[in-house]
Amino acid sequence: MSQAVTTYEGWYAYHDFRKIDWTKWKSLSAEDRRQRVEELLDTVHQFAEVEEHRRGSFGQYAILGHKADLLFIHLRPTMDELNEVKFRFDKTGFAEVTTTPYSYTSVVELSAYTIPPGTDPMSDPQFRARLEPILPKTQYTCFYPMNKRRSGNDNWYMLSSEERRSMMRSHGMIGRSYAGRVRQIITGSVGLDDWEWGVSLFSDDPLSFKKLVYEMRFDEVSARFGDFGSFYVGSRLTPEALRNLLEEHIQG
Ligand code: 76R
Repeated sequence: MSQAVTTYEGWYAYHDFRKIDWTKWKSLSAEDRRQRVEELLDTVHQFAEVEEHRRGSFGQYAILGHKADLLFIHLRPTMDELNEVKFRFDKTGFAEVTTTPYSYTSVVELSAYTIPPGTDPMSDPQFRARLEPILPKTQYTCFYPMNKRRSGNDNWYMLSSEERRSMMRSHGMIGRSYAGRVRQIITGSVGLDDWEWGVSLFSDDPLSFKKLVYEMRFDEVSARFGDFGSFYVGSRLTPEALRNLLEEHIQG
């Protein structure tokens, strides 16, 4: 039997994807819409406030394509808070005109692959801070879930820890060559959701997502062992941009 790698967990993560029922939204009176937007902005303002007290993080994004229109990412110290956030949002008037085509529950995870054996990373304040990250305020985000393959000779979980460590070192080196251009937050979801990890990437240039993910496809750990779910990409929304997105160009 191979030895499981040690993992370190931080804040819990909830990726809440929403689709807007525009027919329903446009059938509301202008005054009704205005009230629901105010309530929405008030709610997301309160979600964002946790950052000031380092009790979590929050981001809102417009998502391209048919899979979703909006993404709200919440990071919180406990799963119970994520449940509160979910129900709080669902009770708003705006949520009534949305559906949830996808969501993802996971927890910020760092693994010991690149940590020299015998050292305790938790004594390093920088390491600990990475377990409780403030979502980068970049203009673009990309999210997708992934697994490590378990099939025939390509079974990640049957490899020795040395083999896994060596492949993860190569992975980390590719990743680090994107330092300053792409930030990643890896969230683990074994036992929490349908895939093993959520990959959340942040950048000011969407092409960097394409370049990074493509380069990794040629790296053994992704080429042989990576299985991927659907990709979601979008732009960060300020509260003002969220308001405009909902209110602009609607007649009546
Ligand atoms: O050096 C370090 O301290 C961290 C090294 C590192 C680890 C351990 C690292 C670096 N990653 C690690 C773990 Mn990663 N990562 C992904 C994807 O699309 C694909 O092919 C894969 C999706 C991307 C794009 C990416 C980017 N990484 C992991 C794990 C957990 C694996 C496990 O435990 O078995 C997954 C699933 C995963 C997937 N990785 C980096 C990056 C980038 C940009 C870096 C360097 C920047 C950084 O350190 O944050």
